[in-house]
Amino acid sequence: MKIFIDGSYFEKDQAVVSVFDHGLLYGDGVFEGLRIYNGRIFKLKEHVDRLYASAKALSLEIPYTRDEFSRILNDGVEINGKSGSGQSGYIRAVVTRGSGDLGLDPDKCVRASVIVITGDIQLYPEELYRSGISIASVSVRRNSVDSLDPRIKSLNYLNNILAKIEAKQSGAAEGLILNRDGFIAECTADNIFIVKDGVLCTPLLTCGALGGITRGAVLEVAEQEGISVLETVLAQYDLYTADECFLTGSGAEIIPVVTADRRAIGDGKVGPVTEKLRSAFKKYAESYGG
Ligand code: PXG
Repeated sequence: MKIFIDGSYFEKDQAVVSVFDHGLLYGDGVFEGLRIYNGRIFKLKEHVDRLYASAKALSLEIPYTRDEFSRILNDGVEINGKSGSGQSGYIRAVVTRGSGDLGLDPDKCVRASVIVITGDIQLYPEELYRSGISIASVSVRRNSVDSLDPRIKSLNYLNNILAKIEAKQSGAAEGLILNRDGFIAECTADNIFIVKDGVLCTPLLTCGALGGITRGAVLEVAEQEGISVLETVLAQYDLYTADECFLTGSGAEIIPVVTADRRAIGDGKVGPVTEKLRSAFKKYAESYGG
């Protein structure tokens, strides 16, 4: 595995960053997780745009143009032997504030650091994609726009990590995160969808959901498949009374959910709309041309 750090490639055990990097000291930085399907980066432009928007929101200057950054990501795919047809993989792109001193002043950091890891990811065992997972509501609330805007994909994921810990402690695979108003935002690294009476529903971004790239692709695919979609405000009630539920993310892709807070969703089995979208999404991703 060849890892890109600030213009050079390193083997895994040689790929190290400074202990003075503010990404480590303060979580000061941004990141993206991208998928490679059939040798190509899925929704590259959308990921790069989101990365630059997150960085802009933190006044973090990425030392490459968007085109240069896209080239670095594509080069990583090539160099790591993942550009052939039929190849799949996962990329983690990280931009940190860079090395500074022990104070938090970002102006002491001379240059942002860029790290690109091109490898693989399997968030859940294959059988769970067929049988579905359980989720549990957690007490941790989604960051609010007046503290740390949830649209920023920053290196500080502690609220999501606390949610994941809480969910696992209660025996569930994923945590359902509500916003300050008690409405559903999303899960710890995934967007949430429900199906009710044939309509595919997902929380509005204003409810605190990240504008997930997979979320966007699923909405596109659903429309192509003639499924009605609705971005709306959802409460736990809507989840408990839904016919189907699934989560989306670059890491998890589309993972069915069969129980929420120990209640069966619908008949407690993976539903037909979820199955249809999973197979349509797979085709869409494999044939995606950029
Ligand atoms: N919500 C949050 C809070 C996220 O961090 C998503 C939703 C899904 O977005 P995409 O664009 O991936 O469809 C994310 C994604 C992973 C992983 O390995 C993903 C994220 C963060 C950490 C790990 O899937 N972000």
